[in-house]
Amino acid sequence: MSTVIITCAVTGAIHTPTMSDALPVTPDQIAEQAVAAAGAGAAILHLHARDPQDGRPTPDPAVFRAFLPRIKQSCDAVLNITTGGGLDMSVEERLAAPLLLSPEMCSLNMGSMNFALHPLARRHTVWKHAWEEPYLTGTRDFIFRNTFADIEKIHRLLGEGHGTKFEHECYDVGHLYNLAHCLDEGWFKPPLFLQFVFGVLGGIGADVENLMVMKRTADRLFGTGYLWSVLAAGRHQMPFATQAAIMGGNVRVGLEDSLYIGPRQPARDNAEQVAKIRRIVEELGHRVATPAEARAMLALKG
Ligand code: KMH
Ligand code: ZN
Repeated sequence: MSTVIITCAVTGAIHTPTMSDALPVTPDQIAEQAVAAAGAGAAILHLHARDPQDGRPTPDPAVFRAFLPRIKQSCDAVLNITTGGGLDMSVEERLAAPLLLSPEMCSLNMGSMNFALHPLARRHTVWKHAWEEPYLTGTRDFIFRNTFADIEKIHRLLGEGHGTKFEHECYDVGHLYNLAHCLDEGWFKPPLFLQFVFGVLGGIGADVENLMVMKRTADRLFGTGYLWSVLAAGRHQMPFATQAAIMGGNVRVGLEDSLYIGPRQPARDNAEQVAKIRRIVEELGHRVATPAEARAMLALKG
């Protein structure tokens, strides 16, 4: 039996309001769904902010401030703020809120890459807000920038500067080698927390063989010095999280990664996805980590 950390990624910056009415957009909605997800079993909440008027991803620290204290007051979950931000934000913009808010955890994306939604997820011909058009039509060609210099900057400012621990998001095997290089440079210390990401258009595909390759490669590079978790985009979310739990890993769900609860079945909210993976994890004979256990497992600053 193992103790499994459930992360819930509450809203993200890739899905748009037109794609789902369930996607939380305003600070009220983000706080409410985050607290409910923690109540359902998420020990870590991975958080982005959105413009309350039109749902566009925003790096504005004032918007983060409108929901983070409310989440903190209402639950004990670990707050993990994105440094990935949104696809058209500069690294400086992406760092603004984390540097002001000094969270226990932040995401850290381990390489630059193409980044797009699969065409099936963006087949909308009308949209609620003009900003959604390039997302829904695929007419913008996004490069998700995460150079070694960017990674070093995030390590120095947030890791060294604030004692923030990272969710190292690895979208391909090469990102594991990037992380190994960063370790050689002395930027990060075990226990590392790796988030293997599958099924983003631009990253490694959602094939179970690829999960084995990611896991074996990480074993080779990081030995016993790491914990791992899995997220998979869209319809691959639950099957991959289940496979990770079977293999002794941790899991991430949430509307950032998938808007569905089952085949062709839209999710009601984030808590519904957390409750489902919790049931699966417990049926497999594992326990779900409390926030305190997650803090101890990841050696967070607390
Ligand atoms: N939407 C995920 C695939 C971040 O916030 O740093 C990537 C993500 C990036 O979670
Ligand atoms: Zn994110």
